[in-house]
Amino acid sequence: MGIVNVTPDSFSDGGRWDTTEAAVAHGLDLLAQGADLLDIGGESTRPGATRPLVAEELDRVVPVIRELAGAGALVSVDTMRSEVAEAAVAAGATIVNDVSGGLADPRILDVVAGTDASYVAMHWRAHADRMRDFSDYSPDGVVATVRRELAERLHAAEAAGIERGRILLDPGLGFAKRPEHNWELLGALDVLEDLACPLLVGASRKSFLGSLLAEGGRPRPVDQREHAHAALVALLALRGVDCLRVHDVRATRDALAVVAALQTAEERER
Ligand code: PMM
Repeated sequence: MGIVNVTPDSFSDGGRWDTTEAAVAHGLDLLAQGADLLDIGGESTRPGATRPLVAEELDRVVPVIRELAGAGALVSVDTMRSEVAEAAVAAGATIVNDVSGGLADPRILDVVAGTDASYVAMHWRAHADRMRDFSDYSPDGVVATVRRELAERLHAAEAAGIERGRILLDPGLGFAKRPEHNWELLGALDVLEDLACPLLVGASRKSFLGSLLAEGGRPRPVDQREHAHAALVALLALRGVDCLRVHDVRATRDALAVVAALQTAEERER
């Protein structure tokens, strides 16, 4: 899943694709690099970000979705808002990627239920301006707590009429999570397996990678995290993660080619 942020303020690419033309060109470029689908978003969720108006978000994403879907791309809309999900599906999106898992705007679940779209429910606790205050996972720890809270979102989506076969789950790396929380979750993704949904993971360029690679106390800059991310992608693919939300599509494709070659060789040996 290649990322197209049509925003002035996203943490890694804010302002680079914030016109329809630039966003569409970027989407086409990601497809040429090997993306299977494109995730179009009009709201930055970087820690501390303020929310755009609904009308602004609609103006950002709908023309981009219409063009890219019209060009034959499989398109997902990254939104927490029911109005935007509705307009995006009408414009050709077939996946609604809701980072709030239905918590920010519960009506989004009814909207998705009334379409054929797939639904990504991500683990989330609060909007970006407040999420730093919600990173306490005691007493059960981050893994058990995220599993429980995601299961609640899955059940809410099903109760609204979205069948389980249309739902993907995402642990929500970086959302109300400190670096060690992200690593704990990545190390225990199998605890989400019994929820019987495909898994989506979005680690691309995130700050926990910057912290891992810090030198002299300074995080590695956002545009120099792609090698670590490619290594992570390979390991996640080996663990059976189904969908990877990424900025660096070519590096991800290369990592997946290595995994596929290794798996083919291993199968021949058996
Ligand atoms: N991360 C961001 C935005 N949308 N959606 C899903 N499903 N999972 C994520 O981890 C996720 C997301 C923020 O990252 P960005 O600013 O690099 O797009």
